[in-house]
Amino acid sequence: MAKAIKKKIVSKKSDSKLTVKSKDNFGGLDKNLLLTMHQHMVKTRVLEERLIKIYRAGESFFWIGGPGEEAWGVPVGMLVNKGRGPKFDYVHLHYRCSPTLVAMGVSMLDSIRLMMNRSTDTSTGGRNFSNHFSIPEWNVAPVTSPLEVQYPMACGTAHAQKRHHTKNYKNNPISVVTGGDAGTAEGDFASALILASRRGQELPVLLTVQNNKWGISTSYEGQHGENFIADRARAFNIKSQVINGNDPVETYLAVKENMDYIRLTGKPAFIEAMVSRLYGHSSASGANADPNELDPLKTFEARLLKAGLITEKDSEKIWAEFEAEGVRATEIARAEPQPTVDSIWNNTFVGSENADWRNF
Ligand SMILES: Cc1ncc(C[n+]2csc(CCOP(=O)(O)OP(=O)(O)O)c2C)c(N)n1
Repeated sequence: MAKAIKKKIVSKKSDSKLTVKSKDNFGGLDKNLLLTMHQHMVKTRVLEERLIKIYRAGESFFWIGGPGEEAWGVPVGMLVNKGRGPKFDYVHLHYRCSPTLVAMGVSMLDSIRLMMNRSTDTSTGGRNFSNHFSIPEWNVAPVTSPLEVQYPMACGTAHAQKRHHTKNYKNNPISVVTGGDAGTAEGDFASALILASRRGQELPVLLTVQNNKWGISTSYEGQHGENFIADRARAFNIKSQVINGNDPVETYLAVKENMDYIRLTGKPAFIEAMVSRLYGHSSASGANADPNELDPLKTFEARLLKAGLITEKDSEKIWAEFEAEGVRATEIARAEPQPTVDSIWNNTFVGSENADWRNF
């Protein structure tokens, strides 16, 4: 497999800009960190491709997810300070969040249970879409289907966290929020820019947008007067930048630098990450592989191979092991029941017997 990947990367013009610089020092990042990053990326991809297979086999109603956003989401998940309550980071994700959550420790089985609507799904009891996670013990707020509501919510948790901030302390907690480019047309996005940036009341929040240049079937061009979405944050004096979210090294360095800044200053920062969308919008648009999109995982893997940090044999083993894990997890979930009527009010604000959200 790796041989084929290498061949494709070398022969594809559009990939060459990003890949395989000779003497690639990977931004000075440690080898173990790079290999961990690669493994999380492979695990996410194998998981997402399994979810698509589950959908195609008629074993699930709907798929939406994050293939193409691994180089962005994995570094984010690795850098989050994970825990429960305002002394830890809060994470407000959208439905392409699998890379971040895999890096934070979500298992394939967790994800497949959610996708197959099993009662064992710890996020929603089997009652929501794929990748609509909710993990109170890690401050992962419920992923919502309505676009953009996560942005003002992130300002809310950042507001609570600010009370726990120590002046000039480099490990203060922050809130992190992700979302797509088209969703920024919603008023909630504009509200978040205001809430985060009021002079003297700035909030410790990392606002991010993953720009894949599509809102379902509407292309980015023609929908935006601004040159970059990041320019809108600049208008509010928010530290802001555009990065190549298809490069995990660039992403890791930028996210770390911005998180460090927010923890220390208590002020917001904004990142617009340019990313790929490898399987279209969702199962609603067919979930077919899009050959015109750059594959950030194959690109990164080619760099690691070229630099001698992994061998083709290592790579094949990693892919095969995750593939086997995905098959096992599917078999486990397949044997489990779907929710019954009596659990209809669980995990809701009304009438919940085990209202875990109260401590959220
Ligand atoms: C408030 C709201 N309006 C419309 C929709 C329907 N919808 C779901 S996904 C989507 C496209 C979102 O595109 P973008 O924000 O760029 O994120 P992407 O899916 O490309 O990652 C739309 C319009 C919705 N879920 N919520």
